[in-house]
Amino acid sequence: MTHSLTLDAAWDLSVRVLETAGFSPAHAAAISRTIWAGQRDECHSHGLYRLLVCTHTLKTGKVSPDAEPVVSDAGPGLVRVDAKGAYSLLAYETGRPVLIAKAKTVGLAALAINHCYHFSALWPEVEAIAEAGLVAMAMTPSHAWVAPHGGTKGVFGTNPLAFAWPRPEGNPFVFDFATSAAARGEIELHRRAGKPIPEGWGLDRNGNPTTEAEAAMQGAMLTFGGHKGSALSAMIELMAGPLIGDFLSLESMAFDGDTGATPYHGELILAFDPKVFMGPDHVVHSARAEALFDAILGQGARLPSQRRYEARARSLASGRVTIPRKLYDDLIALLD
Ligand code: NDP
Ligand code: PYC
Repeated sequence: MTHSLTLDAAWDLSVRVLETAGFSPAHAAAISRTIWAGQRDECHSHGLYRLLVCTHTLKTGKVSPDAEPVVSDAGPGLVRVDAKGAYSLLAYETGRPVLIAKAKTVGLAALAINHCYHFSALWPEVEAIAEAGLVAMAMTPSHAWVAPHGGTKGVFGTNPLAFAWPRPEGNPFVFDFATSAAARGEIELHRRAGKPIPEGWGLDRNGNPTTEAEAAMQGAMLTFGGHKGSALSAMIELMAGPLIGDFLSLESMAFDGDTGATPYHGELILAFDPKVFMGPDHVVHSARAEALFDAILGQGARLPSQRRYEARARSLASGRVTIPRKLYDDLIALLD
């Protein structure tokens, strides 16, 4: 059973759930911008469902509902934002204009977000930077749920990697994926729906392959692409962990102490100005990039984010989104 709601009602529900839980208006709005966009683009594992996770995390006493991010200029190409124990999104929104300005001056700049709780999809972040004409990458650890290739115990987070490339016409080229075979949110949605998970997503507590969502959540998740996903995941641990002076997924998990709260760590976002990198011939080089997209599309393959952009167009045209009825009921119950 499903429940359909207007985009305005989805926004209103998100803000009301977060403010009722105790988040400040600034945090409720920053969190809702990403959750609402996720639902609009039919990214169900990081849409309205995440309100359950945010409100649970607040109840555990872990996340700050109202800390104001503190920005510091760490060099010509580096801006740091200390989230002060709040969710990452207000820190990201606060740091983004500084990141963009630095990248446009230096050519390449980094935004390091520290001490944040992090639940969100990364594509809204890189897409917004690409809309300012820049190439962007973002990455973050999470909790140590994912076994390294050849192992059976969680070491890595589900460690998403997102990339965006601005295009002269239309939406940027964007991809955003967990380096685990599936995001944990996907496994949670399978568990809530009582559905088995595909083979290759997880191992049970004894290290045996499983198609039971709950068993994989208790055991270990698997990386995508075997040793290749494992190596990428390790890179993300290092770049968005020790490099920026923040937690590994193992440390985030230990810090959690079995409360089931959102992971707590840092995030690294990189921005490149193609005009600086490509120099005076940037129009020619941008056209060569377009030839790559044409070659992909020309043989009937699709670009990453095409499904998402199509979902966005559908949602905006109908003015509505649809979520499971049980999720809607669970969210309404949070307004009591
Ligand atoms: P998916 O596997 O659903 O999608 C990964 C990417 O591949 C998307 O850009 C998708 O585009 C693209 N894609 C999918 N199928 C095709 C295809 N056939 N051809 C070309 N491109 C394709 O993502 P995940 O489940 O791995 O991750 C979901 C979300 O979870 C991400 O947004 C991620 O940021 C988030 N996440 C957040 C974490 C955190 O700690 N904050 C941790 C882990 C994940 P499209 O959307 O158009 O299908
Ligand atoms: O879906 O893997 C996930 C995830 C972890 C933290 C936020 N989302």
